[in-house]
Amino acid sequence: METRTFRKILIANRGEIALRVMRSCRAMGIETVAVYSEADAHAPHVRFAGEAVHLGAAPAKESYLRIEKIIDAAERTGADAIHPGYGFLSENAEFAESCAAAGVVFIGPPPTAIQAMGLKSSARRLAAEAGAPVVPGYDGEDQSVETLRAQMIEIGFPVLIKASAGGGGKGMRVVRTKNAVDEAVGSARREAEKAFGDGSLLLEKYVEGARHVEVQILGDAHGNLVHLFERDCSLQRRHQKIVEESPSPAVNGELRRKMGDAAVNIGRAIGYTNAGTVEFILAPSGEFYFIEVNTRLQVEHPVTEMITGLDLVRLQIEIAEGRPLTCAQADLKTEGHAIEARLYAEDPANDFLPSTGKILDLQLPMTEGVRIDAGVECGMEVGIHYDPMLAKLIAHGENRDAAIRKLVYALRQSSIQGLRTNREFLIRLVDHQGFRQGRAHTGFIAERLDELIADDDPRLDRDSLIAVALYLQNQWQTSDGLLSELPPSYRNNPYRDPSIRFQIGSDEVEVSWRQTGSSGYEARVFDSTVTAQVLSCGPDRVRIEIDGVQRSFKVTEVGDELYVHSSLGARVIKRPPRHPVSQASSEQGSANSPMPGKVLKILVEVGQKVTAGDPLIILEAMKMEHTMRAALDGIVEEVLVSDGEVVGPGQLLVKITDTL
Ligand code: MV4
Repeated sequence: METRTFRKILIANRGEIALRVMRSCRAMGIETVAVYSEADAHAPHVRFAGEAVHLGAAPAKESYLRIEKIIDAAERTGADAIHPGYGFLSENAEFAESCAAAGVVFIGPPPTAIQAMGLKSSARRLAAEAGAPVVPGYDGEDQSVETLRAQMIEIGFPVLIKASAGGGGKGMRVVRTKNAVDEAVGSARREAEKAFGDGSLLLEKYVEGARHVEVQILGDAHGNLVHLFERDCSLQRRHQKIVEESPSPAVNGELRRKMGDAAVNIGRAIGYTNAGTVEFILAPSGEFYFIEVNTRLQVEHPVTEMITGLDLVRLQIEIAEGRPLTCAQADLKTEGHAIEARLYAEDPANDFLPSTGKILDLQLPMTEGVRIDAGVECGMEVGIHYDPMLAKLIAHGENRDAAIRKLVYALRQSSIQGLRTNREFLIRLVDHQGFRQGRAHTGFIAERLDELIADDDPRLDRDSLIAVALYLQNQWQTSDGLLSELPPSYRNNPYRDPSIRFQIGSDEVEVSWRQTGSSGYEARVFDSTVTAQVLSCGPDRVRIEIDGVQRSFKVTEVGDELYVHSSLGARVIKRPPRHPVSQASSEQGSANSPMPGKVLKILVEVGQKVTAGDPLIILEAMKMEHTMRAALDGIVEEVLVSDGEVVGPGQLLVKITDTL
């Protein structure tokens, strides 16, 4: 194998991973080429690269998934190699082949390895042949519902349906009873067909209470293959990883050796080169089973980098250049503990629906031992076209407790205003006693969802409301009493204290106050009276002393929403709507679209009786299926949309009249 020295690499991706790859390129003295879609014309990855080539319209199918346009961009810029990042074309064997055909090096494994691992059925067989344990299951050709049902009974419930062609949880469904088979098979198949163009399904015994533990492998073109230990990714929600760490608190030295050996044996059996990940599930009994191989650099790779001190992208590039690995397994050591949390643009209080909007303020802390891989910047519009991950925060500490404490601190210091994020949810999750004790498993979040979404510090709501009220009052005072600036809810007459109504979470609250001095106030909220002192008030910040403690509250207004961030936490407070909500969209029990999306399937007809929780409509948004369900028992009075229709946020989809 001849060795080459790349001068220029095209990064066929966007967001944080494009920036991440470019950082290693820069450090190695390699020129970079970005590609971008219409929506990303001003994205940071475009500006960070030496050159940039426009691909097409915003939808990935018309831009980041266009093989011929990307190859053409590489040829036009004279790139020696293409790094695919993760997602998009990273696990597309045809893309890897097209690169080779065009004389551009694909930075990743050989197309044959991608192909072999791309189908879960063949991956399972190869892993078993390589001596790795696999879960009892069915991966046959016959895909009829009858056969699948019979196989499930044979395997024994609970069974996990997986899309043969897929990964990352798309098309995955847990089936617990015979009655649930039809709906699960139907929706899994639709999702798989939609996402992969292949609806074939695989069945596996569902291992409950398991942990998701994966092993990072690295192979060169000279037959050297090592593993870089494990990552524990047990904290997931709807198959979306949220928190990852290494070492796994559930893996001891002996198990680490066994899993590492199994991963390396699988890698050898398929002639694996470059970076890859072998996923296992670790049962509560301590048994582990192979589930799949990811033939790409993973989102959570920084966790491995922080404990090994290695630069995985640099190693990927060197391997693609044909250089041999310089580290043998015995040389590889880890130091301390690393944990990553993924910050998403989503609203945990609203079923984690993706949130869109403009980032009006972004503060991510610079703390020793904390790495931040972000793909967004202040002023950027976060839309519906791509993954809603905003940034990864990765903390490294001398042990697990130290890493957790640092991560919580970094999260608390982070502030994102202009759209909803899962920041508070992440703080509660990482700070949760069960997680701290290392007891996380794949069902952990679902089991504790209420605790993780609830607000625990009553001062957060109370003080945020007071801060916002006094902030607004100061804004109005300094805006020269322009009456048009006042919201309809604001009252100021001689017989009453000024007050404003707000919505916080699902509650409506009134805050009223009385000025007691030049900067002193007595504020009333939640039936309690609080003495507050406004120390300073700027255009986006108010500093207030309440109960003898001074705090700054950062306030950002977005329409009727106010984003408030302080050391107590972050809250979104709404001013009451200026226009009354239309009758139709506020009807009890009727289903409204929570976000922009597309109607995939209508499951009910006019006149049909429904029970609370029944599925009404399947919506596709952010590339995922979302099932809209009936909020109460009733009768479908009207279906206001049709198959394939594009719907806006708040749009009424199905009207239900209750049958009381
Ligand atoms: C499993 C499993 C239990 N049993 N397979 C999810 C992601 C994908 N890469 C593999 N996954 C799993 N496969 C069997 N046979 C558990 C998971 C799993 C999971 C399942 C349901 C809900 C959350 C989960 C989180 C991590 C892993």
